[in-house]
Amino acid sequence: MEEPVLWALEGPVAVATLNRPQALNAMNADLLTELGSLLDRAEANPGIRVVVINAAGEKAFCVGADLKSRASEDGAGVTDDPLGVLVTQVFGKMQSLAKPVLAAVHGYCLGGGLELALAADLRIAAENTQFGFPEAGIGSMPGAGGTQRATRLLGPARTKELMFTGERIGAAEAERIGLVNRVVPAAALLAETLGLASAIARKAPLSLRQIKASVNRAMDVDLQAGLAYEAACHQVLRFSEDRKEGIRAFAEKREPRWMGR
Ligand code: CO8
Repeated sequence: MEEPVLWALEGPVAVATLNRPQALNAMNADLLTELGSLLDRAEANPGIRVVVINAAGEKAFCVGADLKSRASEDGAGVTDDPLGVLVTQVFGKMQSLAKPVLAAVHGYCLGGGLELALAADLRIAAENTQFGFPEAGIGSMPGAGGTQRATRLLGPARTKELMFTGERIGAAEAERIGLVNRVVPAAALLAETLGLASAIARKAPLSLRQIKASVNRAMDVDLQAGLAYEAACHQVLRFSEDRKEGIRAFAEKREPRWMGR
C-alpha cells in the first residue's frame, strides 16, 4: 500500500507530501499519524532546518476530514473523538515545532485541509487554489483549530463569513485578506516554496526557533506578558555560540556556520 505521507530531504529542508490523491488527500487516522511521526523526526534531526508540507495530485492540497471513514462512525453515546484528538495533537505539533513549517497549497484546500494550512507558519498558494470551510453545509463546524487560528489571522468577521457561508475564495482573494503569504503559478509551487524554505534555512536555527515561539506567544497573551516572553527568548540568543559566530562572520565578510547552540 502507498504511504499516506511521503518524505524527502532537500538539503536542510524536509518535504512531507500528503499522498492520498485518489481521495483528494482527505485526512484519515493513518495520514495524520504518519504526518505526526514525520514532524517528530524533523524536530529530532538538527540537520533539518525547515519543513515544507505539500500534497500529491493535481486537484487538491487536502479536502479535510475523510468523510468516508467519518461516515462509518457511530456517535451514539460516544463522547470522545479519536480523530479529533489526533488532529489536534498533530496540528499542535506543527505549530509548536521548533522550526518553521511552510504549507505549499494548490487546488482544493477545504475544511480540515485549510485548518492544516493554518497550523503552518507560512502559506504559499498556487494560483489555482480554492479555499473554503464547507463544514456548516454538512452539519459540522471547523473543529481542528480553524475557528481559533483563522480568527487570529483574519479577524472574527472574515472568519465568520467564510465559515457561515462555506463560500470558496481563490488565491488572489486569500492573499488580499492575509490568508496566504504568496501566490505563485501552479507549475512553480514547489520550486518557489523550496526557494523560500532554503533562504530561511540559511538563517540561524536558534533565532528561527525563538522568533517562532515569540510570535506565537504574541497571539495568546497581553502586550506586557508578550514583551517579557520576547525578552526571555532574546536572552537565550544573546550568549549563544551562533550569535558570536554571526557577528564574527559579519566582520570577516563570510557566510556564518551555524551550530544551533
Ligand atoms: N473525504 C473522502 N473522500 C473525499 C472527500 C472527503 N472529504 N472529498 C472528496 N473525496 C473523494 C470523492 O468521494 C471522490 O472519490 P470517488 O471517485 O471514489 O467517488 C474523489 O475524492 C474526487 O471527488 P469528487 O468526484 O467529488 O471531485 P469534484 O471535483 O467533483 O469535487 C470537492 C471536489 C468539491 C472537494 C468535493 O469532493 C467535496 O465537496 N468534498 C467534500 C469536502 C468537505 O466537505 N470537506 C470538509 C470535511 S469536514 C472537515 O474537514 C472538518 C475537519 C475536522 C477535523 C476532523 C479530523 C480529521
